[in-house]
Amino acid sequence: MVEWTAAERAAITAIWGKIKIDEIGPQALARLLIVYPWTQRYFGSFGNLSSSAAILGNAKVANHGKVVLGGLDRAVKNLDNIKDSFSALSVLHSEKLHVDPDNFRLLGDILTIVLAAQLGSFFTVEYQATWHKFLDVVISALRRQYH
Ligand code: HEG
Repeated sequence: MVEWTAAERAAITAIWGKIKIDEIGPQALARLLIVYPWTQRYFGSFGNLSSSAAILGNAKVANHGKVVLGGLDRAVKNLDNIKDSFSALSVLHSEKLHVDPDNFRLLGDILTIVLAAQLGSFFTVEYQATWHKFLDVVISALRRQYH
């Protein structure tokens, strides 16, 4: 079981409080699809992904970015039980969507870059360290049903 210090809990609450899901989610997913184009293979039903402009203007991409961040919101609200709260999502990504789990790390890194750009000096190195731990826990919960 993951242990969180009071400072780590406070950092996650502070960072999450600054995140606008409706902005960061769409930006992060669009960047994932542009920077790592092979990730587009999972979104064949999302319509036009033929260029950066198409991806950035794609309403389905934007909406799904919000859905993904909604998943992270659940993790923030269940810090002491991320593993169980993500078990159905893990099954979905492995058994139904067949998402290569390496892509979780890529999305996490992209999200960190988008956050750093938005938050500037607020995103201190201490905050980044805690944010990284948070993403690690989320990613390992998502990978759990792949075994
Ligand atoms: Mg996933 C669906 C969360 C990474 C591809 N993803 C979903 C859903 C959530 C979610 C909450 C909706 C589940 C439902 O409808 O019940 N995804 C989520 C998180 C993360 C992640 C929290 C990582 C932090 N997803 C991820 C990655 C890919 C991917 C890296 C592919 C590169 N997700 C994916 C697809 C769907 C979901 C293809 C179904 C989309 C649809 O058809 O609407």
